[in-house]
Amino acid sequence: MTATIDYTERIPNNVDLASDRRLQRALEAWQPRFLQWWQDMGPALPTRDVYLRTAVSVGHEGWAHFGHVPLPDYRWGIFLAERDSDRVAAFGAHKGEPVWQAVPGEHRADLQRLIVVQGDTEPASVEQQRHLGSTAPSLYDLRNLFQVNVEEGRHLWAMVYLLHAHFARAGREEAEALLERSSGSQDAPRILGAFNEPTPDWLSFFMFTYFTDRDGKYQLGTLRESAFDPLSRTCEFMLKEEAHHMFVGTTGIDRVVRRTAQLMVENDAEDIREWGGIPLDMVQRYLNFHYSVSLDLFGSEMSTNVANYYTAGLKGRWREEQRGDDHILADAVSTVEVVADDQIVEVEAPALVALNQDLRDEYVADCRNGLNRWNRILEEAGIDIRLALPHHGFNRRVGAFAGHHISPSGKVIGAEEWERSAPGWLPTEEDRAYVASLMQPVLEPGRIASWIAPPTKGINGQPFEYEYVHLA
Ligand code: BYC
Ligand code: FE
Ligand code: FE
Repeated sequence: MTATIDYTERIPNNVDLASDRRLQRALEAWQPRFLQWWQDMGPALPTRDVYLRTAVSVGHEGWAHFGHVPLPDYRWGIFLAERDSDRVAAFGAHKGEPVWQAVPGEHRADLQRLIVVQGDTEPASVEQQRHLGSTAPSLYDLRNLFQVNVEEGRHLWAMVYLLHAHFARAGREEAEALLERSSGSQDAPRILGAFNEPTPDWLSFFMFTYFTDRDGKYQLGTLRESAFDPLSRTCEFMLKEEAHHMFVGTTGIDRVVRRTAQLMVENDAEDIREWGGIPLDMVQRYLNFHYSVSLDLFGSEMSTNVANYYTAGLKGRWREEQRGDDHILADAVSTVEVVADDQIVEVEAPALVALNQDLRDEYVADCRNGLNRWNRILEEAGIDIRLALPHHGFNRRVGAFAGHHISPSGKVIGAEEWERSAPGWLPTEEDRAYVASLMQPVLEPGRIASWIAPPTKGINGQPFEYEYVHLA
């Protein structure tokens, strides 16, 4: 294994695929199926080529190369971070033991399940974003969309490699199934809720890359801790790519807020629809939706699954090694929230079963950074309205709050009050129709749609006016 990636191979890789003919043949048989899926379910807008970043090395410096590439020719490959031969398990019952290069029999089913769930989200997001190209607000944004799409495609490759290399026939079958389920399908939907929601417009896309890709960051962060070393190294490298997806979401919402603020000030109005901007209350409702749907991705606050994953060494905590405890947690207690008698109350629970909440709390703290940024933009524009994260119990379908109605401020409310108030809290049909009406493509170099500010800088030192995408 070297840091450098071999691009002379049919499947670029740094795992010395050529030395395992059986595995190589199996993956080469999967490759045309992937390309067919990309054709059928990937970006629908015809393009000649796109200014893309391709990984050239997994090392710390200079890992990316930029150039115009026809999308179907993107070199999807298998890249694992470098192996640390001294690595030991950092947590759980196997703490201190050398990490595993092969799957232990007793953890086979659980590991396969985790890899399949992770793998399922990657193509799902590409499917959700399939039609966005035809309404891009600029060529710069179009390029970022496609960059995210090809990298999510590569993340699918990452999980398929693990399935093929370590789970024999069952793994190969799961790899097939990853191309058979599809986002929003009635018969064979994607596994997790958020990945069956449509992403019909660019405001949703930026919210998705801010809130939902960020769940990816945190889940990958826990799998990077795994004692199954190939999974750990795979996730380590995926996290590098993930940083760009966060950037797209963060700066995308920055630019929406900046444009909205500008139109509010120029016209001295809150409702800026007649000037083609997105009013702040609408931005807040989209935010409420995407945040709450993304919180569901953390599973239940009390989960025996997560306790088992942790003790078995399969899935750790965010930044496990920086935690100042015994990393076993057999006797540790924690508190989780439950809804009892129309009140949210804290109850004690074994720390192990509360680990989903532990991760969710890390995620929520990270989400606040975005809110602070966007509120600073409003403040600097002299506007007093502020965006806020709703309470984590708001609009939940999974966990302790599912089946209850919780207001954005965290009050347990009745069904009637919920019905009455929901149009102020979640995107309405009218909101969605208005946002859809703004989604007119602006695909001439250097131009930008009315509802969003231009970026402060281009990609890889190129100017905003650069021809990031050549349309077909
Ligand atoms: N929707 O004990 P529970 C990303 C199921 S995003 C539907 O509460 P657990 C990306 C659960 O599977 C990161 N079902 O939770 C982002 C279980 O079913 P079984 C994706 C759900 O198991 C953007 C049952 O309910 N990676 O990479 O502790 C673009 C009870 O579960 C949902 C991962 O998620 C839901 N929301 O935790 C592209 C990492 N939530 O087993 C990519 C791998 C729960 O009883 N997955 N269920 O049939 C996991 O670690 C865990 O499976 C979960 C759930 C965190 C998802
Ligand atoms: Fe991903
Ligand atoms: Fe992502």
